[in-house]
Amino acid sequence: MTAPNDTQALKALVGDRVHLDEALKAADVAPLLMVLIHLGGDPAWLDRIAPHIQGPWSFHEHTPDALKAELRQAVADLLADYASTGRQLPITPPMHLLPRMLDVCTGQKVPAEYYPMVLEEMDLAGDDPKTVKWREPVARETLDHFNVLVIGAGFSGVAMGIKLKEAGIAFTIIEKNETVGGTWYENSYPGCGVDTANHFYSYSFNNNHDWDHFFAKRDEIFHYIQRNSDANALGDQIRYNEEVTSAEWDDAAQLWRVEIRGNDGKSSSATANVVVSAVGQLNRPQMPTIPGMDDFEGPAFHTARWNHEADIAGRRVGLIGTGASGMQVGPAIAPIVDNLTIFQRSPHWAMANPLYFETVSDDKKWVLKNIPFYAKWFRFQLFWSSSDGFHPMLQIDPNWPDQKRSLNAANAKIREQLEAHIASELNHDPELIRKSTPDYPPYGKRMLRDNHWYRMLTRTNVDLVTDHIDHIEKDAVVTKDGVRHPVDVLVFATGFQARRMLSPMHIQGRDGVTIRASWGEDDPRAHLGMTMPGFPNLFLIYGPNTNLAHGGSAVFHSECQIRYIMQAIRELVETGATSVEVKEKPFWDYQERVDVAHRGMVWSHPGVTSWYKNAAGRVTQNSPWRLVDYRNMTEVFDPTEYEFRGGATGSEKAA
Ligand code: N01
Repeated sequence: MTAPNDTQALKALVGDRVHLDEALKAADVAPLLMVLIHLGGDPAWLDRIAPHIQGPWSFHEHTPDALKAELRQAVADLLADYASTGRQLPITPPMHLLPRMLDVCTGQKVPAEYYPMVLEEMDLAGDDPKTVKWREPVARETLDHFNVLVIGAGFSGVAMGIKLKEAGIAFTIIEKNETVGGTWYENSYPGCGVDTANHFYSYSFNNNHDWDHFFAKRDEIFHYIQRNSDANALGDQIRYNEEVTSAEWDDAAQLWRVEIRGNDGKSSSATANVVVSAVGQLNRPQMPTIPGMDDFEGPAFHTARWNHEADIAGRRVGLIGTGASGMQVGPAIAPIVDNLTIFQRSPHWAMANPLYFETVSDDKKWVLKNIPFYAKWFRFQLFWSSSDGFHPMLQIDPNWPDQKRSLNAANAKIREQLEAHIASELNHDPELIRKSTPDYPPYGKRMLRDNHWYRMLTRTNVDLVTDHIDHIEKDAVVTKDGVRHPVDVLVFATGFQARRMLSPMHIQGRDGVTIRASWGEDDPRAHLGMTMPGFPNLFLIYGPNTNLAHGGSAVFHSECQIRYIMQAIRELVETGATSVEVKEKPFWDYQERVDVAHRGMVWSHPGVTSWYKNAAGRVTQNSPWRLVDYRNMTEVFDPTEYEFRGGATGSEKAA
């Protein structure tokens, strides 16, 4: 973005008016209107364009062409005026207009409780308001005796590294892969991509104006993470091809003792004052146990371990699983395989979005890069379109009569729209519609993006099998009805061992308590998803009950967690305390609040099975909160919820 005080850049921008006028045609109306109000402050424009914006996506806007042209001209004229007068661009929009601006920009009512979060997320000044700054100067010597070990260099681990580096804190990231990226490195299956718009699904402190797609594929996202790591020279602090096998808290020494195994088999040890796990929830593939699996003679692999050596072109491929991964693989490989047999245990809901397939034009990239504040408003628009708006739809209305199929009036409405979409995409084929329509309410499992999945099902070389699998033979999958489905290659899109969080690491806290003893096989719990009693100086990013399943971006949640963790670290460093550990009461109070909130939500619906809940039916993975709630809960680290040891404010643990 042209910097607010860069008059030269602004002059250059408006100097080529022909180009500016042409490029502005690529701008979306809502963010461009926001630029005009932000810089010009004329509310009349809001009234003129508001009736034409009916929702937060660009395709919800139907402004007449003549009015659009007028808007573009007004923006260009205003920029020219700023350039000629040398006035500095205002960083903040006229605050008295902000409420109306947000409403018009999204075509919806944005409640006042969102304003702080929205301004923070837009980062208008470009100085990352989530950055945690020292409250008082910290001696180099103090920092020299403090170090953090981060496990994992995925989206979250890299961001954690960036923030630690900015604070001048020594850290090491242990990464089991040969490079950064985590899930975006490991998953390289055909069609792999994101289904949250990238101008929002990216760091708020480093917007990327060069996304080629609104919904990028794996390579683009992986390279974005890699670029962030490189730009911050994290490479020196990352130990690649090494894996943390064990971390034990040494209470006498007040530090973590960490065991690390290299891919070459060599082991080493490290100590750290603080350990931050950034391994996420979806890094260990879940292979099913199906009788005869080992007898299969062809290539067989999990989507997260795609075998690029296996030639699938012209072969008969069996795809087991139809979640987010399966739904992306299918349409990507159907055109090249001889036959694709899809084994579906239960159908998933999938929603269409016209932007899903669109590329970002060069002119649009230019606008994002050059028109002051345009990218910020565009990000806000996407942020709103894919976040809390859906939350009410996931709440069970106890008086709703049709509980099995939907939860409330809004949820029923969405169901209607989704059913209409499915029917139309499947050419109204009754058999395919029956097989593809979930019997549980929308959002019960993750809402997927329809990437032409349904159209793919109508292909003559695709079979959708809904009878359950009985066993596998050397060259076929046999279903319970006795039908033998010959296949040459088997793809398992069967998800991840999400509930067995932090597995297979051995993590032992104070008094010899291990994570597995504490959580059991599948009941992970953490205060605000980040801290556990008995595990001092251990923080989790993307931990229990932090998965976003109603909308939003996992990156947003990670940034909230990183801010909180950085404040906890600041508390340690500034006070000289040696450990910080959440108290039992706030921890258990939070668990209660989470469970109560979940009771009224779709994931607890008895008709829904998913990786979101454990064997006992407790939702362990998802956050029940709106983004604004979680952001507010984690904005300020509350030291009264924690026990500190050592240092100026630390109190010795009660015996
Ligand atoms: O895994 P899943 P995923 N026999 O657990 C089926 C993220 N993600 O890798 O529904 C037969 O959702 C299982 O059936 P059922 C995202 O958070 C994001 O697809 O349990 N089938 C289901 O169909 C997502 O939620 C993106 O009845 C078996 C499938 O396998 C998470 O990763 C892309 C079976 C597993 O679905 C996980 O998604 C990819 C068996 N024995 C992933 N066992 C995007 O952003 C399991 N199944 C786009």
